[in-house]
Amino acid sequence: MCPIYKFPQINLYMSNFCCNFAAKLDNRRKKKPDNRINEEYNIQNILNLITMQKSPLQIARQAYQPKMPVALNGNVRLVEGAATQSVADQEEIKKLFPNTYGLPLITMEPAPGEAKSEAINVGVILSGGQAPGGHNVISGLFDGLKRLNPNSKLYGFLGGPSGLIEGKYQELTAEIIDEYRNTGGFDIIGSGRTKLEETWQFDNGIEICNKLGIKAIVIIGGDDSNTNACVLAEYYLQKQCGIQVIGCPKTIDGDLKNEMIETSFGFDTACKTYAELIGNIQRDANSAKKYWHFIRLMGRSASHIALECALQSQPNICLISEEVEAKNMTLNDIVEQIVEVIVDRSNAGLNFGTVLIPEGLIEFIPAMRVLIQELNDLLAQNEEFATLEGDDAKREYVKSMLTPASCALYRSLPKGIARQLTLERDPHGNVMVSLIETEKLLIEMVSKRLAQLKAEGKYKGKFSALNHFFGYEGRCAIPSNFDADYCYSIGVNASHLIAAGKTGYMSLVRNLTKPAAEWLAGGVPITMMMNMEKRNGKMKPVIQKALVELDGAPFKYFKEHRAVWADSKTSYIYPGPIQYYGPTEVCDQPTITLKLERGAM
Ligand code: FBP
Repeated sequence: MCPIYKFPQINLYMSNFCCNFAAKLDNRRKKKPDNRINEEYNIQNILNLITMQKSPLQIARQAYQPKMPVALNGNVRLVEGAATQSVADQEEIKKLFPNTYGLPLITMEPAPGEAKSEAINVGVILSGGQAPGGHNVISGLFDGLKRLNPNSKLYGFLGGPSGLIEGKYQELTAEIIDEYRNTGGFDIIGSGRTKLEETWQFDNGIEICNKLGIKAIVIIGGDDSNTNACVLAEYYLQKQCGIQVIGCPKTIDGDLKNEMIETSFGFDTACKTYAELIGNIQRDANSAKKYWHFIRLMGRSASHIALECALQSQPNICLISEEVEAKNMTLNDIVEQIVEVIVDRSNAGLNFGTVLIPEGLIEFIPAMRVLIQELNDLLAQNEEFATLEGDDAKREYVKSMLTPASCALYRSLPKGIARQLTLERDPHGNVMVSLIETEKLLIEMVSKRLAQLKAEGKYKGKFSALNHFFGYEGRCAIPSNFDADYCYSIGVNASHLIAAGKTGYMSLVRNLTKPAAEWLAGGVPITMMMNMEKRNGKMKPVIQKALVELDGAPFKYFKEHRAVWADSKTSYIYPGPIQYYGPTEVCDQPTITLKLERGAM
């Protein structure tokens, strides 16, 4: 059946739509005020639904029913534990969050009877980079709210936190939700990186929530967005405006985890997607036997993605930024480390291999970090720099402003990389590491060093390298069963936290190395995960970011095995694509990182 017939209301809508569309576009061109934005977004969304053609897998996934913890299947009882405290800086955090500090941990337990609540209107926001499973958090939230009371409504704020501030929203109906079940991406309502941190923004939020009768906001985001969720919760409690705020742990980077949050959603799918590609490349390398592949992997500062991909695919080399920093390594040290493996393999007749490079590597090389910090300070709101025309003028300006040591390092870099270091900063003032082509930098430096060794008669091999960057292709993949189940459970669980009147909590689902039915659900006070850190020169309360722990089980396992993986014997693993159907040991496995961390392997 043609998808359009499934939506009779769309047919009706279409006739009006066709007449009005040209006028609406015209208005947009004339930059009329944005008061039609919600209507137009509806139109765009409905158009998307109509024009969406689907692969057989998309159709099959739409019908997939995510697995859930037993406790969330029916009515629940919230059991409160002891009062909590923040991981550090207790006095400061308590002072900043007088209303949300010290809240108890919550566990959901099955309860007799039917799950019921008053009708509640809820607003949901997707914040930051895409992560597979975001749509399932929203569908779980929607189903949870409707099951508690069919008259409850879910509104999506459009384009990230700015949707709340600017009052851009769309009601999410069953038809819309059904189209997005178990799909990747954040396109249901869009995402954005606007920071929610100023009181005028919070007050705008109150206005739109009052207009729509919204009693709770769910923020699906990473560490910064969840920190902001807590600031918002605290502000709304102080104002006694009756709006609750609940956070959900999202990011492919895997750096939002701690004693309570076992993993952020999206990490599982992204790593499995990259690991498949790395495995395919390794198979090609092992077949053609002529290329070294330098593969940079997304993940921002932390090296969790690179490490997990290494555990899944066993490459010849995987750099771990946190180790580079701990060993105070220079760029040249890293090059030497790679060259050593290349020469050894070449001596065994193997002029091919794979090198995994975490996206944030460059920031963890101590001297580079100093250079980047100087550039961050120099470029922050620097109007003079912005007016300079041409790369050469910008390069000369930067050189004239840096300290001698940083200037020398800057000059030693290939021009292209040096330019990438001065590109626009993100809203937090940080360099956008996803734009820095470290893999090309390393290829160039390794190549030069090998040429030197060849001239000295110490290397006889042939070095031919290819560069890759795996980032965006993993961020919106169809969520693995793990992420589909985990996210849906997070969403349903959030609906129970809301119904119980909770605020300042993150929706918590744990025990993730066990089958989904045995997962535990609850809530963790966001203040419990906070400490004070310097941001933009000021001490701020933030959720601690989790970097790779060098004494943690995943890194230790990697360290024990990497010499063998680098060795002349080829130890590659070819993980293959994510499997959605089939035996549970193929389809429902969590990441190796999670299993090692939880002592489950
Ligand atoms: P979040 O931290 O918002 O989850 O973003 C993850 C991420 O994919 C990083 O791994 C990457 O460095 C960054 O987003 C890229 O940002 P952008 O989407 O703005 O290019």
